Amino acid sequence: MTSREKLSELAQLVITGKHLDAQKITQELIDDKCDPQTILNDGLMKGMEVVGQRFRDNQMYVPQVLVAARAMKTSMKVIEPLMLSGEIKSKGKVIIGTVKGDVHDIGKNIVATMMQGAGYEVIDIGTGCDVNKFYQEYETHKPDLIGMSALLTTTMVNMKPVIDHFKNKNVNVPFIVGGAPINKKFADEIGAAGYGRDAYDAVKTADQLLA
Ligand code: B1M
Repeated sequence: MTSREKLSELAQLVITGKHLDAQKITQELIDDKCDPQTILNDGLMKGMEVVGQRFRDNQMYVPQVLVAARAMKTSMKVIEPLMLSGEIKSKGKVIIGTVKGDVHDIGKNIVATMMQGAGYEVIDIGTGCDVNKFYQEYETHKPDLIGMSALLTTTMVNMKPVIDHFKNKNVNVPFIVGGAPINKKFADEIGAAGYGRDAYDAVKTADQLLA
């Protein structure tokens, strides 16, 4: 099988949730010297895109989505060390979390990994983070930047109260926001310093904000 064929096979394995096979083929791709970013974009995320469409069209249900997510996560574990490799001096400290009411963490984890790979010290505070959680973690770690992720139109509204809380406390730390329902206009409206369309964009935005 060529690397291209293996990448489409990997996408299929994510869709069908075969995590052990997905892990195996991911390792094979790495052994074939396939770039981890290509494995992520053209294999894992391609599969997840289809899962999302089928989920929306009621052709897939929560348990199937969860096994697909597990396949993605298991394969991510294989490529993560490569994305993080290289001795890079820390460019700054970043806290990242998914907002209150939202359990989606796959995209947030990818952003966290890419930021680590790009040289940031990343503190992942998990999912369902409310105003107090973000503020407590800020006080503990004093980061240079805070990242918030939201995947639901019903939870994206939980971003502004966090930013407002920091403003009310006169804390001037920049926020980057992202996630499927978020766009630049929304980010501007809620007073975020930056918006990341995807993980790569999030890193670029962080670089610009902290330059
Ligand atoms: Co959910 N879900 N889900 N789900 N789920 C979506 C988001 C949905 C679009 C599916 C659909 O209808 N097509 C839909 C939202 C509709 C809407 O609000 N407009 C939806 C729904 C409705 C729900 C439930 C309400 C379903 C239900 O129970 N009836 C429920 C809500 C639970 C809750 O949070 N309270 C729910 C539950 C779940 C699962 C638990 C089953 C599972 C999550 C597992 C997990 O994350 N551990 C799940 C999944 C997997 C999905 C889909 C299929 C995939 C999401 C994903 O991981 N994508 C999703 C459909 C879709 O998006 N295609 C869907 C891959 C990931 C790499 O992309 O997260 O977009 P993404 O991250 C990208 C960018 O957005 C960006 O960079 C990432 C990498 O490029 N990004 C940032 C993300 N965060 C960023 C932060 C940044 C910068 C960039 O700066 C800090």
